[in-house]
Amino acid sequence: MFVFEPVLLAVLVASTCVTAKTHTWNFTTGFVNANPDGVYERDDVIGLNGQWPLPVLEADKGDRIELYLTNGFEDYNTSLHFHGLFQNGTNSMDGPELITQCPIPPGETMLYNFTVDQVGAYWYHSHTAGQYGDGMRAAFIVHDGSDDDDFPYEYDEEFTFTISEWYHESSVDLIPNFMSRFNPTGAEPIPQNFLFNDTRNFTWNVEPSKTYKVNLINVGGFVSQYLWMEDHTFKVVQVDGVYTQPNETDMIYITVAQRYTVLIETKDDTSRNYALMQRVDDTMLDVIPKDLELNGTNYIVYNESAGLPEEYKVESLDIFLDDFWLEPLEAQEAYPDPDYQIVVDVAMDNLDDGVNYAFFNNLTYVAPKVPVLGTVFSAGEDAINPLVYGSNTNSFVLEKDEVIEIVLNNLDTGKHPFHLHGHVFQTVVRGPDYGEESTPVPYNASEAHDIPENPMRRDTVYVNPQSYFVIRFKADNPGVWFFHCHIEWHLDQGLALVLIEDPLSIQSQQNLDDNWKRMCEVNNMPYVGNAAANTENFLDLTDENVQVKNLPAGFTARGIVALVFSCIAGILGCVAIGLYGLAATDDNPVKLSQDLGIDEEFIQDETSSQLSHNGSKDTTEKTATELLN
Ligand SMILES: *[C@@H]1O[C@H](CO)[C@@H](O)[C@H](O)[C@H]1NC(C)=O
Ligand SMILES: *[C@@H]1O[C@H](CO)[C@@H](O)[C@H](O)[C@H]1NC(C)=O
Ligand SMILES: *[C@@H]1O[C@H](CO)[C@@H](O)[C@H](O)[C@H]1NC(C)=O
Ligand SMILES: *[C@@H]1O[C@H](CO)[C@@H](O)[C@H](O)[C@H]1NC(C)=O
Ligand SMILES: *[C@@H]1O[C@H](CO)[C@@H](O)[C@H](O)[C@H]1NC(C)=O
Ligand SMILES: *[C@@H]1O[C@H](CO)[C@@H](O)[C@H](O)[C@H]1NC(C)=O
Ligand SMILES: *[C@@H]1O[C@H](CO)[C@@H](O)[C@H](O)[C@H]1NC(C)=O
Ligand SMILES: *[C@@H]1O[C@H](CO)[C@@H](O)[C@H](O)[C@H]1NC(C)=O
Ligand SMILES: *[C@@H]1O[C@H](CO)[C@@H](O)[C@H](O)[C@H]1NC(C)=O
Ligand SMILES: *[C@@H]1O[C@H](CO)[C@@H](O)[C@H](O)[C@H]1NC(C)=O
Ligand SMILES: *[C@@H]1O[C@H](CO)[C@@H](O)[C@H](O)[C@H]1NC(C)=O
Ligand SMILES: [Cu+2]
Repeated sequence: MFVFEPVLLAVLVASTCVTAKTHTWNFTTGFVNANPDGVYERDDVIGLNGQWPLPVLEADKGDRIELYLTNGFEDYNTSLHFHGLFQNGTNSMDGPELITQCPIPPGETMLYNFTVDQVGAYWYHSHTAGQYGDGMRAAFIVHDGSDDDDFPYEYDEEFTFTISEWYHESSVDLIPNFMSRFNPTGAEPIPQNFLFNDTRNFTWNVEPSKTYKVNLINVGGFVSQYLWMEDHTFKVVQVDGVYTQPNETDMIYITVAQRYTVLIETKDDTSRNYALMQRVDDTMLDVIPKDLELNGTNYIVYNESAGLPEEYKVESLDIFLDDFWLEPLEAQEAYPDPDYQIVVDVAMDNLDDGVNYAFFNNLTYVAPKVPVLGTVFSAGEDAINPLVYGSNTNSFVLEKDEVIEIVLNNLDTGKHPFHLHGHVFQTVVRGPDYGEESTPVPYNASEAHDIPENPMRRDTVYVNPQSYFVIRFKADNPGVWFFHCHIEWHLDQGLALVLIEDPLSIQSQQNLDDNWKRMCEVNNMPYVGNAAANTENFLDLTDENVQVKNLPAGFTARGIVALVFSCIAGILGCVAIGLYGLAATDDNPVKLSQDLGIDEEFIQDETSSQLSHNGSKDTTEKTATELLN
């Protein structure tokens, strides 16, 4: 139960009772046929109530959501996350399995019951395996009020458009092929297409002389995209639910999970139509198949008889609006002195099973045996001891109202969009792109950094290759919050950490209801105990889940590649090579590498560039391991 001050309670009653509604949505997951790119029909796209695309959910600030999600799959678990919503007081409704809940097993129904106290463009998606890449995602729009009259800018009509990549294969097949010793460099599967509002060649019918409010949401699980228009501009007014001072730009760069709300003014002349372009950030793709269309042309149509425009090309993609230039409308100074700093180094490497994993400070996230929130509720006073959450979950305990700074050093040559559940954070510093050539440059606090006076606040921010970012937020939302790369492949590789924020307040102000507990019970999964499900001694982690052993020193990804491909070369006897647990099974590595769109030559190159990371570390860092000691 929440303990409100009487005055605050009165204000809440006054401001929400007038219009607050309850939205009851009953959804059952299931596979449907769909052909969004017009090239290939899949019969395993994930729909709700037999429909795909999924409905755009809409609510007003203050409304209650009661969403019943029934798992209609025969063999798969599921879950639902409401991306960007703070779930203040309702942490158990946040969605990520084994963080705040047990997965919903087949045939079961979970009630997601919470109120929304934010406005803006959000989205909802499965937080189980790669299900949202199979279509289990859509927009969730929260308005200011039924007439949206608190929206600080004038507009005539609102539209919501999603963008994403699209695969022809299901995540059920893609994930095991990706997380395989036959893919030792961790080359991500290459999408077959890029969608705009779940289709290609999308047509947006507009009227002249109007101002449209458009919510742009990247609901993909991998690549960022550039958006630009022929002879029209985007005026950015809201990002990840935070109103901004308007900033006009010709191009937007939007990573997966980010949202930009823009105002687009249409022309007064209806004699012709214009192109609305999208282009994938191809630096994020390991290989670019010749037939992959990196550009997509969509149409702003004023006049249906006027014919469709050609692709509209730009000279440079470097003209996009940098989100560090934006300023929230409601100014908030950069928090000056963080109370607690978390420094994490991001790296990708192989473990003893030959699979490529992702690490924060040498630890790849491995789910605990008990959902972290279940441990919070059962650990009593031990809930403030990070040890109870396990040694392989990258868990950090935050104290009430502390200012937290996360310094993230990216030792990898890729860009990564990181998302924090339960908060928006101030984007304080982002280092430049150090490309592939140099060694990684970690954040150095003693150097001069241009800290914005009123830094942008958002819930997803990207880090540049071999570079760093610094973000800050106040621990004012008791709950267990996942912080992870929103590239689904990298989450599968373990690029995640867990923030346990003010656990004693979670215990005193929130609760786990019977429906929540049932999801664990029917799974035969404990929801009390420490990460090892020990209920007697919370400091005893015997039999906790841990990562695969490290590769023996000197054994490199290149060695694995050489081994795998020497097997392909036809040495039949290689089946007998039990070296480092890499014996071939009946999998066919040639087929796997083809499925993943990689070839041997490429892997060799990629491997040598990965091996050039020397993993330089700052010895003053507070590592997860030190914290546990
Ligand atoms: C939604 O599901 C709940 C629980 O299964 C049920 O009580 C309710 O009647 C359903 N509502 C609608 C509109 O189908
Ligand atoms: C989109 O347009 C391209 C080029 O005009 C065409 O080849 C393709 O079939 C179209 N796709 C769909 C889904 O309409
Ligand atoms: C965009 O996609 C959503 C979800 O399918 C749909 O509800 C909406 O009508 C589409 N917008 C337009 C303008 O077609
Ligand atoms: C569903 O989740 C339970 C509990 O984590 C797990 O034991 C089971 O293997 C999962 N089922 C599938 C099909 O992944
Ligand atoms: C949803 O939560 C509210 C507040 O706790 C409660 O009053 C309501 O009964 C819940 N709804 C359902 C269907 O359980
Ligand atoms: C629409 O385009 C057609 C063909 O170019 C043109 O003849 C017509 O005048 C246009 N209509 C309007 C309302 O601009
Ligand atoms: C894709 O768009 C870029 C930027 O406008 C342009 O330089 C490039 O030529 C386009 N590629 C194709 C194949 O159309
Ligand atoms: C708008 O963007 C420009 C760069 O195009 C930047 O210099 C400026 O600070 C931004 N202004 C605001 C108010 O966000
Ligand atoms: C990661 O492991 C390397 C090599 O064992 C070690 O040098 C480094 O200090 C570790 N980094 C952290 C942050 O623990
Ligand atoms: C960090 O920056 C300071 C000031 O420029 C410099 O003296 C120091 O050597 C730097 N530290 C590292 C590890 O590069
Ligand atoms: C959560 O609610 C508390 C109490 O109303 C408030 O102080 C805090 O700012 C809220 N946190 C977020 C992230 O909204
Ligand atoms: Cu990533």
